[in-house]
Amino acid sequence: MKKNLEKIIIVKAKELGASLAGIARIEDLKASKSFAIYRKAPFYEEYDQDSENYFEFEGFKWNEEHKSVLVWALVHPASEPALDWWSMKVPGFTPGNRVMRSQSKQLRTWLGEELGIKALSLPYQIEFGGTFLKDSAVLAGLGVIGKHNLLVTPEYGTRVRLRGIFMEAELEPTGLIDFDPCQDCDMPCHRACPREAFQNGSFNRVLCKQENDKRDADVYILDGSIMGIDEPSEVTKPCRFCELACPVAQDNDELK
Ligand code: B12
Ligand code: SF4
Ligand code: SF4
Repeated sequence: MKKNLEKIIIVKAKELGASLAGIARIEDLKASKSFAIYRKAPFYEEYDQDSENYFEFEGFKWNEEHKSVLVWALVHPASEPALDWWSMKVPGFTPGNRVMRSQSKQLRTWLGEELGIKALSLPYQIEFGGTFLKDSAVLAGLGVIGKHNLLVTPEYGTRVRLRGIFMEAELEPTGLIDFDPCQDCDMPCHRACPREAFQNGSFNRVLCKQENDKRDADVYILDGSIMGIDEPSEVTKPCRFCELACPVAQDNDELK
């Protein structure tokens, strides 16, 4: 196997447009917090809590040959809110996901053709065989989990979206990092929440979901040019208040 493979892969991910990229071990990911919690309280009904496999949904099972996960971030500046908006007519459902899906395909092909590494582009949704991208990102050293329950990175704060690829190669992890942005912060992220989802001090998924379900019902008809497609479509706008309130890296011009 080539030397500095991890570095070569990360450089390629950035060449293809990733704002940040890193690598984690799947063994470590299986031991991460989300797995333990999800097993007890899955978000999606399709999850099989009794399965012996760590992760098995109807028709989806983790392949034991996958040893490492490549995880990368795409910056979502406040000035480009449409990156996060959902439309059934947009491939990948949001303009941001559309870009990341394309990056994923290019990376997977390159891994196979140039490095001989078999890889799997992960879907966004856990129930379709995806994985916990925030945990992957922490283990790969992209950032840490903030008090708003989201990834915070030194370079872009929390204004990033994530994507991952499983690889059939034992690679060296690129994390963890020593970074503690929440320590002296007075938590504007908690105060910004319209549902008071942090009223007990930590993230309450039910309250957050209530807000996002309401937003799912508030449909806007928007011109195709806004969503990067040829025709108007029905669009919904998920909540970002806690994310946008986080002051980390706000002086980075790429975020404005
Ligand atoms: C289902 C889902 C939702 C659901 C349920 C959320 C939930 N957290 O349970 C709903 C619809 C409510 C939701 C809301 C939002 N989501 Co969401 N969501 C997802 C999805 C598809 C799966 C997340 C999941 O089920 N996690 C399982 C549960 C158990 O874990 P968790 O609560 O998320 O958090 C765990 C970690 O933080 C971990 N953890 C904590 N400390 C530590 C320390 C270490 C060392 C490690 C390893 C782990 C770890 O333990 C926590 C459990 O306590 C992911 C995409 C993906 N495939 O990962 C996106 C994702 C997490 N969402 C994202 C975003 C941006 C949002 C929203 C801002 C809405 C929006 N504009 O898109 C809000 C934010 C809510 C919040 N404050 O957390 C981004 C996060 C990006 C980032 N910077 O972190 C993701 C990664 C999608 C993406 N496009 O990149 N989401
Ligand atoms: S606003 Fe402050 S407490 Fe909240 S995630 Fe950002 S740094 Fe942490
Ligand atoms: S996404 Fe909105 S509703 Fe959910 S926790 Fe953040 S601010 Fe609250």
